[in-house]
Amino acid sequence: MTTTDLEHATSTSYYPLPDSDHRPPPSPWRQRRPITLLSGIFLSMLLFSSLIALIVTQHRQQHIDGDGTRLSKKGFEPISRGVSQGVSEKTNFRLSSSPEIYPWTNAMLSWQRTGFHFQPPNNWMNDPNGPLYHMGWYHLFYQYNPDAAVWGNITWGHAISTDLINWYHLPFAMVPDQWYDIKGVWTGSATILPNGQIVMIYTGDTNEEVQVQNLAYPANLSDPLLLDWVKYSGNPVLTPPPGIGTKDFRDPTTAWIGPNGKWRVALGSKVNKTGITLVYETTDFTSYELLDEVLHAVPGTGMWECVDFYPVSTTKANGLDTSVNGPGVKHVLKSSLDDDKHDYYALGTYDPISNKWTPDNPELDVGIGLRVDYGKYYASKSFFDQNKQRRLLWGWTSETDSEAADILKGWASLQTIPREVVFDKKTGENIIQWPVKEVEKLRSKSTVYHKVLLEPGSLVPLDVGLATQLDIIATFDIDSATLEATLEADVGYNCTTSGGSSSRGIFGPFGLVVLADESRTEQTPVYFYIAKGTDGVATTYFCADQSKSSTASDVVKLIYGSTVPVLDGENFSMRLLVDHSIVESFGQGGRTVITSRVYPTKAIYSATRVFVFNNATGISVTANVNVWNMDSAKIDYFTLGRR
Ligand code: DQQ
Repeated sequence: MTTTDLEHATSTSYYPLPDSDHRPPPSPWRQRRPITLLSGIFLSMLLFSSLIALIVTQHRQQHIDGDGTRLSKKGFEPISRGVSQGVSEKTNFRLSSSPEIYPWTNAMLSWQRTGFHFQPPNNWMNDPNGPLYHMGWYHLFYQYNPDAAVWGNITWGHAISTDLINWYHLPFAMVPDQWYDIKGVWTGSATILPNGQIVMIYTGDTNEEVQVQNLAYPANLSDPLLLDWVKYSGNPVLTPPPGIGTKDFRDPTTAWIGPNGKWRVALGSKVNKTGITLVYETTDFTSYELLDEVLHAVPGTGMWECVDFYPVSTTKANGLDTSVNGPGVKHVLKSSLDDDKHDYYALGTYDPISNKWTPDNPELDVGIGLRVDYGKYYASKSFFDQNKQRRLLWGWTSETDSEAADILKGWASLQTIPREVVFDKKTGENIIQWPVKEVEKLRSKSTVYHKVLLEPGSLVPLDVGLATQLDIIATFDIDSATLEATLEADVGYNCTTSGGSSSRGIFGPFGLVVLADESRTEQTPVYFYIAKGTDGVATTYFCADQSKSSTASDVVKLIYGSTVPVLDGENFSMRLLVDHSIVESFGQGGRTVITSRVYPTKAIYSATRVFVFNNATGISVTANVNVWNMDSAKIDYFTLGRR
């Protein structure tokens, strides 16, 4: 440990009190019994309807205080969620200046629910947990509040799918019912051992609000649904070590095998302002030894949540299982920064002997360089899909509307469409993320536009029918002679601060406008913008502008984006997955990705339009666009009869 922060680490340790002293009395409603599955589901639905009725009644009275959110005629006062328990803020405080509550109608709120993104039937969801493939089923576990559309009482939701797109909801995998996780069954990861055993290590928030790591495993490995999970009787298996705060110790990774044949598990933490990754070794997942050296540390980045650590092949197209290393392999280290709520990653080399990961480019180290996604995206987690030999990535996208609106609509948060992750062999400097192939099964009608000439200042409507669920691929060719002949253009451009899609430069913006109404009082443009310095170097930006996405006042409307590498001979390409209140945008084949959450009030249902545009002043653009209307995914409860 070399940094100043690490040198000044405090030396405290947490010793849990004996199990028996702290076990809460059994609470029958928390105990899930498989035999009561259907009645449980029925009861949940009944409870859900009652909750909605209650919320609506309270809203009519213009006063809600059930979950701490106070509504009045004038505005709302959100309260902090998560921080006092020692996790990142789960309330959207960008709206804390108490704007007027927009008079959302039921039609508007209903429209926001997605057609092909994974969401639970109701209530709050956050991080994806322990994704895995087992006996023909993909399993997704997720942080879930069974009681409300705000963070709290965190339980593991569970859903299964054969194709990552159509899902069945299963009963909760784990509920907070032990002293070591009574305040929340928090984030964790799955490891599949060579003998097929599945090991789940997750963070529990104890009765004393201390973060500990716990072991759970399937009760019956031959059950493809993995319905029942056993919490190890010796939990917790890890408590915060000396020098680590009791609220700075969470989110274990999938384990990998070290050179001595022992398993290694990484965890995020911090020492003062230095974000760090601790690594433990184990042979049996019940007892662990903390390695002397941290895997990596970056001063100034604060607490690292949801660390992800995995290999990518620099030579092959397939994904790699987590323990693979050697020639032709780089390692991705990803951290979710508690301080700014963004997922950052860097490519580097992992030396298993020293247990050190070194970034390829220290200037683009974890937390100060590349982001997994430049929009609303956090707490992502990857897994190796042994079924199709690929590495898949899940990510949580929260709401950018008000908590009050979430309570009204009865749900909050989505998971992005799972993305396949590979190393970008062409640039050698970034990963590529691309929606799983299976999502293309939902494509229905295709509308193709060939060689649409977009003179400076053009806007062309695309007549695609209902434009609320779309998969769009667009490529743009520009007049490269003009680009070469121009000496300087928009040096220092910045997606967020340079005026968005309405600010015109010589070489941008040009791209797509989605979720717009006919007159574009509401619109979400996604676009490229090229800047060029006197050194002759052109830099391309890929941006999404939410500033006019909704006329509602109680919505955060930022402009997101970053640079995207465009190599010699490549045209400009983007793919957008549009699904009601979410737009996932993939620039240059997935080198730069932006997830937007938007809440139009007019550009909804059949009033939604899509356009292609060129707002550059100095260049014409030729666009080729393929738009597919997307069917809805089937997301349903699983009934035991289907087994
Ligand atoms: N969410 C979990 C924590 C994690 C945080 C709690 C990240 O384990 O650090 O819901 O969103």
